[in-house]
Amino acid sequence: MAGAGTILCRDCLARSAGSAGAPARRCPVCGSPRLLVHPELDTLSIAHIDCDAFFAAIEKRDNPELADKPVIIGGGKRGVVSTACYIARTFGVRSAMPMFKALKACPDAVVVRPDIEKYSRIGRQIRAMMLDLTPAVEPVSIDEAFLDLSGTQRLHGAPPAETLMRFSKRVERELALSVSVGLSYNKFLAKIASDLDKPRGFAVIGRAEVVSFLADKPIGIIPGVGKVTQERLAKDGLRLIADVQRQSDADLARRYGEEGLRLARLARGEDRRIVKPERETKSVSAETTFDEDIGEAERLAPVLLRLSEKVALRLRKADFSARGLTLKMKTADFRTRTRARSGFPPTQLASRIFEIGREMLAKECDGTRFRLIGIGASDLGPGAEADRGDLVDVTATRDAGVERAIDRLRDKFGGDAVMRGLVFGAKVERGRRG
Ligand code: TTP
Ligand code: MG
Repeated sequence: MAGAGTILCRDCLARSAGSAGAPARRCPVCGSPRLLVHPELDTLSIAHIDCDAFFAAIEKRDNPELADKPVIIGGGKRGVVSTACYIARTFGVRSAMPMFKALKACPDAVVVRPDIEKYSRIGRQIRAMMLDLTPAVEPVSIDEAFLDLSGTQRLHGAPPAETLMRFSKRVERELALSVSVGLSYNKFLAKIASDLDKPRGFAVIGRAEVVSFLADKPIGIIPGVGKVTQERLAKDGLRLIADVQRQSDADLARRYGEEGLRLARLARGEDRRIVKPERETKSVSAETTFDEDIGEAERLAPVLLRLSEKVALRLRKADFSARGLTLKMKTADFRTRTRARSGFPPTQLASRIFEIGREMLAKECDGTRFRLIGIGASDLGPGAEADRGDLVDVTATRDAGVERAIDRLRDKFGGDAVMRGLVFGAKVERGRRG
C-alpha cells in the first residue's frame, strides 16, 4: 500500500518513494513529470471519467489536418457551439455560445458539423472498455460515466488508481482520444475531481482534505444548485460551501427542509448515492388491437402517434433512450409483419418515434387491412444520451421540453388531459361515429 510518500507515475505506472523534503519532479524510471502522490491513493475506489473535448477530439483524430487548428463543433439549425477543442478554448470559445460570437472570438477556427452517430458509437466503445474494469459503470452522458472499482484489486492486480491510469493509457493507445479521471470515495467528489486537471487529467480528493478542499468552492458546484437556487441562497448569505459548512444541520433543515440537509451533507463531502450500473437493455413497446380492421394510413397514423407517446413516456420514466424501432402489424388474416429501423440518434421523444414509425407504416399501407399495430423501442441506452441534439438541433430540445411538460400534466391530471392535435382529432372522429 502506498504511504504518504508513495509516488505513482501516470505514464509508466512505476511506484517510487518520495522523500518528504524534496518532492520528486520526475519519475525516476521513465523521467515523466506526470506524477501523482496522495496519501489515500490506494483506498479510494469511486471514479468519474469524462472525455476531453469529446466531439472535437474525435474530429481531430479523424482528420489530422485539424490537429493544430482551433476547431469548433457546431452549426446546425440554431448555430451554436456544441464543443470547442482546447486550442479554440484559449480564445474564449465555449459550449452553447452562438456561433457568430465564437467566430468573432476565434476567426480562424475550423467549424465542423457534428456527427452524433459517430460520437455515440465511440462513446459505446469507451463504455465497453470501462466495463472491462468493473461491471459497476453508470453512464451519465455520451462521454462520461461513474465507476465503482471497489473490490477489483484482486482482479486487476492493482488498486483502482492504477487500474484507472491503465485505462486512460488504453483509451489513448487504442482510440487516440484522451480522458480525465476523478478519483474519490463518492460520486459527488469524483465528479468534481474529474474536472480539476483537464485535459488528460487525474485528480484525487481524499477524506482528510475534503472539508478544506470544498470550503472555497462556490455553492453552484453542488449538483442541483442552479442559478435560481444560488441566488436564493446568496440572499441568505450562502455563497461558498464554507458558508454552508458553518451552519448547523438543524438551521439548514429549518430554512430549506430536506434540501437543506442535502446541502449540509454534501458540504461535508458526504454523498450516499451508489454507482448504479446500466440496466440490462430490454425493449419497450405498446400495441393495440382494433375493433374493426383498418387499412387507411390516415386512420392508422393517429393510433401510431398515441402508441408512440406511450412508448416515449415509458422510455422517459425508465430513463432509457432508443436506437432501434420496430413496427409490428397483424393483418386481417392474422399474419404478423414486422419492420425495423435502427442507426438513428438515441431518442425518447414521441415525435421522433412517430416520425420513424410513420415512414415504416406508409410502406405497408398498400390496401392491406390490419387488426393490430404496435411500435417497440429497442437497442436501449441510457436516458442521458437521448436527443442530445440539444445544441445541434433545436427542435429536439424544444420537443423534449414539450414532452416533459406533457408528462407532468398527465401525471397530475391523468392520461387524457393532454392530447396532441392529431390524436385529439381522431378521438372526436371516433366519438362522432358513435
Ligand atoms: P462535455 O464533457 O461537457 O464537454 P467536452 O467533452 O467537449 O469537453 P471537456 O474536456 O470540458 O469535458 O460534453 C461532452 C460532449 O457533449 C461535447 O464534446 C459536446 C456535447 N455537448 C453539447 O453538444 N452541448 C453542450 O452544451 C455541452 C456542454 C456538450
Ligand atoms: Mg467531456
